[in-house]
Amino acid sequence: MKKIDFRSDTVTLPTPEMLARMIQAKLGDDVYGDDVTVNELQDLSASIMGKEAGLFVPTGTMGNLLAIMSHTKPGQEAILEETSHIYLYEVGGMARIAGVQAKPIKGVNGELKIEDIENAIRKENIHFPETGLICIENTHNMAGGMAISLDNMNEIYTLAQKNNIPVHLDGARIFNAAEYLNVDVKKIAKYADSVMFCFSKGLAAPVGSMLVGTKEFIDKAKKHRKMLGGGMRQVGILAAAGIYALKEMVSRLKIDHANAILLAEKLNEIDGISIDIEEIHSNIVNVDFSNTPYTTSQLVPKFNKKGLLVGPRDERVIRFVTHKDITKEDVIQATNIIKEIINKG
Ligand code: TLP
Repeated sequence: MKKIDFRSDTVTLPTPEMLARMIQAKLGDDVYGDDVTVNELQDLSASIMGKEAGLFVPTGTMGNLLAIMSHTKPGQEAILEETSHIYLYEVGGMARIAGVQAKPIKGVNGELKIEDIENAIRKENIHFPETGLICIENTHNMAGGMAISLDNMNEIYTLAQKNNIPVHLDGARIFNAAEYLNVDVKKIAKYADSVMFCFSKGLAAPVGSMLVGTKEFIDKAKKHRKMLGGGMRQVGILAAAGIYALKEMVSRLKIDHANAILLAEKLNEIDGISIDIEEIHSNIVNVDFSNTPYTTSQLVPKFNKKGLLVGPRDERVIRFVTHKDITKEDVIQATNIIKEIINKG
């Protein structure tokens, strides 16, 4: 039985061409700065994002943590959306390792309202910590992959600059945002001082993320990366996959987006399911099953038995993520399986 894996776009396998590039990569010890393939990927990433420098990191989680450590001082506070990945899913690293307290704010479809940020920025007061950073996320994972608008990012960045507060963008899926917003990725990155993005999500590389920003910021982040044990050696073997991902995999993201819309349209044919297609901006579809006869913990094992792997958010909602290893036919087959289970049990 073929498995159709909607759990995440992190589950993709490298293409044969990507693997071939990895095997052929020129290598060196990256802690000495000798790995030409890593250097090429860092330069390419910085230039694509319109920033001065880049730093290859093993994971998005480490990239975000390095950004927080490099922008702030321990004891400061970072403003972020209350369902952001940094706040919910990064094991509290910002508090434990960076020593930074979170100031979570409720967003609307992942967007932070400007007046809420204004209210959250700390004034000078002997009792208060300083606001050291604002973090945003685009596309926003928990908001079902919705893209944050450029207007919202612009407003936030302008306010942040006025208050001398740096902005970090968790752009794990920034290329999905660029595809939806129909802009060059630089147009998104320009509203943040630093950007983290992932090769290992929609772009299908097996490992790796990138942090970009000013040269001074990246030098700091590099030292922090060493401290966290992220100074890797002949890591060009992985960077080669990143170069391939940037050059060859970005343009196919529109297929994943079309498959996500197809999935939502087909699921809307099922009694009790109602997905607003306008809210499907990228490759994530959050499906609310609460008006069907089943909870998600009843549904997930039934789906699994039929080869359909999914990630439940809670008892009502299951997240479906489309990616390069899911075809249009897989989407149709998956929705047929779901229909049958909901209708017949
Ligand atoms: N997200 C993963 C899980 O951790 C939930 C997923 O399957 O979506 N920022 C965002 C917006 C992310 O979605 C993720 C991963 C990360 C950062 C962290 O990246 P990694 O997994 O490379 O540490």
